[in-house]
Amino acid sequence: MTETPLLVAVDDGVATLTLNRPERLNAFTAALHEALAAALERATHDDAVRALLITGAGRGFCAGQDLSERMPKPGEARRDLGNGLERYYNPLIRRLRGLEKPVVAAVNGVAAGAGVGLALACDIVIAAQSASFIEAFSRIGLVPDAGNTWFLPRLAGSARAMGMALTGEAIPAERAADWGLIWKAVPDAALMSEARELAVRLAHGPTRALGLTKRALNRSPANDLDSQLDLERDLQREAGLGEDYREGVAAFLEKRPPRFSGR
Ligand code: T3D
Repeated sequence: MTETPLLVAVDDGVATLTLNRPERLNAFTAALHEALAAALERATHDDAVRALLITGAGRGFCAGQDLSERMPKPGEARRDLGNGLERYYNPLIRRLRGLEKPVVAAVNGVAAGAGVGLALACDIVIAAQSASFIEAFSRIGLVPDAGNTWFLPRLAGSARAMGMALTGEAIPAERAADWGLIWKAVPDAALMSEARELAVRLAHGPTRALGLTKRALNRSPANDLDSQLDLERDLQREAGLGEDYREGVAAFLEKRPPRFSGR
C-alpha cells in the first residue's frame, strides 16, 4: 500500500494533485479526502498557484469510495452514508466548483462512482482514450452522489444521464466526449503532456478573469437571462478594473503576447 495518498507538486503556476492509491484505483479513503481538502485549501490561497491539474497514479483515475472502509463489522450498526457525504464529498465538490482558479482533470483511466463526480466537478476534463466513466452506484445499491445527478443531465442530457445511472454501464472516453460529458479524449500517450500544457497555458492566462468566468458559468443554470445579464455586468465591471485587462488591450495594440499576472 502506498503511504502518501496524495502527491502534490507546484511548478510553473500549476499545482498538480495526483491521487496516489494505485493498488485500489485511487479509491477515496478518509485520509485521501483529508489530504485533498488540505491541498485544495492551500492552492486556493497560494498566489503562486494559478491553475490546478488533478490526475491519478497508475491505471485508474478514481474508483469512488473505497468500499473496504465500508465493510460492516459483525454487530456494527448500519452506517449513515449521508454523514460521509456531508463531511467529505459535498465539501470537495463545492470547493472545486467554487475555487476561482481553473482546474483541469487528466482522467488517466477508469473513473467510477464519486470518481466521476470528482472529474466532472473540474472545469476542463481531458481523458485518455482507454479511460471510461462508470456510474457504479447502481451496481452496489446506492444512489449517484458527489454531484453526479447534477452534472450528468446538464452535460449529457437526461436520457444519457438516466441510462448511465440506472445501468452502471462503462462509457468509453471518446463517447463521453461525443456526449459533451468531457472536453476531449486523446491518445493515452499524449494525455499528460496535453493536460499539463493546457494547465500551464491557463496558469499564464488572465486567471482572475478566468475565475470570474467560472463563477458566471457556474451560476448560469440557476439564473434566468435577466439575472445572468446582471451578473455578467457585475463581473465585467470587476474584470475591467483589473491589471490583466489593461495588459491584454496594451499587448493587442502593441502586437505582442500579453504578460498576465492574474491581478
Ligand atoms: O460510502 C459512502 O460514503 C457513500 C459514497 C459513495 C461514493 C461512491 O463512489 S460509491 C461507488 C464506489 N465505487 C465502486 O463501486 C466501484 C468499485 N470498483 C469497480 O467496480 C471496479 O474496480 C472498476 C469497474 C472501477 C474497475 O474494474 P477493473 O476490473 O479494471 O479493476 P479491479 O480488478 O476491479 O480493481 C483493481 C483493484 O482495485 C482490486 O483490488 P485487488 O483485487 O487487486 O486486490 C479492487 O478490489 C480494487 N478496487 C477497485 N475499486 C475499489 C477497490 N477497492 C476498494 N474500493 C473500491 N471502490
